[in-house]
Amino acid sequence: MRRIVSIVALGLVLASCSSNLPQSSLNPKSVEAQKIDGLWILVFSIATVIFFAVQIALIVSIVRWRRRPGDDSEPKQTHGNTRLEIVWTIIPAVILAVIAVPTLRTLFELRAPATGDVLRVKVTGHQWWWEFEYPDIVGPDGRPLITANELHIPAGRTTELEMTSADVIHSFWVPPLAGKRDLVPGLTTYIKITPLESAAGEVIPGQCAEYCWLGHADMRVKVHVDAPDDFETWAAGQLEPAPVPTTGAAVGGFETFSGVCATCHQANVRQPDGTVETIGTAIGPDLTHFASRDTFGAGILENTAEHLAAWIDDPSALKPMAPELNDLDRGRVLGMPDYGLDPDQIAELVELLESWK
Ligand code: HEC
Ligand SMILES: [Cu+2]
Repeated sequence: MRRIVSIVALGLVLASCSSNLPQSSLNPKSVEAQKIDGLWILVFSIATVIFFAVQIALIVSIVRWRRRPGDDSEPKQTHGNTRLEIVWTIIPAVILAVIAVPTLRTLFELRAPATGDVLRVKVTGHQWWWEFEYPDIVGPDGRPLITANELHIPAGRTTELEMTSADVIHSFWVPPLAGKRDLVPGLTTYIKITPLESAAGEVIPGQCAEYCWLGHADMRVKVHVDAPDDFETWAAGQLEPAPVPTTGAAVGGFETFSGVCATCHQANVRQPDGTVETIGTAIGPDLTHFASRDTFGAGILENTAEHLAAWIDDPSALKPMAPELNDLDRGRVLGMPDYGLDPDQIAELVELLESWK
């Protein structure tokens, strides 16, 4: 009895955690997640009724027909009961048929291509970070909006993610916003998200849900659901080139950036003479507006000067990666290497990147 009480108590304690679970699918914040949640509630309700019906029947049978002291007679032996068997075949078949209708309807609705005023975002999964490109949001130089790890989408409007992978299979999963869908190399998969207007202003966490080796557990994603005006403001800011510094420590930082970091990172910059150019290679996250992100390293580190300095000093100490296996000629990148920069160079780089808002 004491054991039963403690198990029930443990169950209640665990259940009480559910009030603040940012990655719970039971707290839907998009039209699509609401559909999934509605389906879950329907199936769970039916299952609950069945569970209690079966348990009550079981307990009643055990108590009522238990062997009593002094009663050694053999119970009546029953073999087959056609009517009962037909009933207990038909009832589950009917229940499954009832569940199948809304299930299939929801599946087809979620799979249907988005229509109307849709925002398209191309998502590329990398070991171990996310690349986001907005092909329809283009700057005057024709360059689309590109960012990493923090996705911004407008509330009340459908965003369709067109997803693929640069290396192995990843899976995009932000439970309050959408179901889970794989990112497969060589294939494009789609997922729709129409955030509720009430979700505007929220930052919703998710993560890669397909084991992709060392950094998998640290491949997080943050979705900023912006009010439409805030989204426009954010997008306009992201299309602005980052200024090439002309004074202060950042000047040296830009030199190191161009010489070392640009091997893997891109930035769209405006030179002092006003010319705009994109420097670097888009192997790692785009750093044009690095300082506009709350976090980095795919959601694992708060974006502060201290964290950034520590990251540039020894990236693998903060996130499991395998840069020793990088093979840039073959396009293989498994992490950011430690370039052994001295503290001054690091401070200059921090100055530069934290000024790129
Ligand atoms: C060999 C390629 C390579 C080079 C060179 C490189 N990085 Fe990186 N960097 C990466 C990769 C890959 C990531 C993504 C790591 C992850 O989160 O899994 C990254 C991530 C970052 C991030 C975090 C970005 C974000 O938003 O999450 C910063 C900041 C950064 N690098 C700065 C630098 C600086 C500064 C230099 C120059 C000293 C540099 N990197 C050189 C490959 C490189
Ligand atoms: Cu992954």
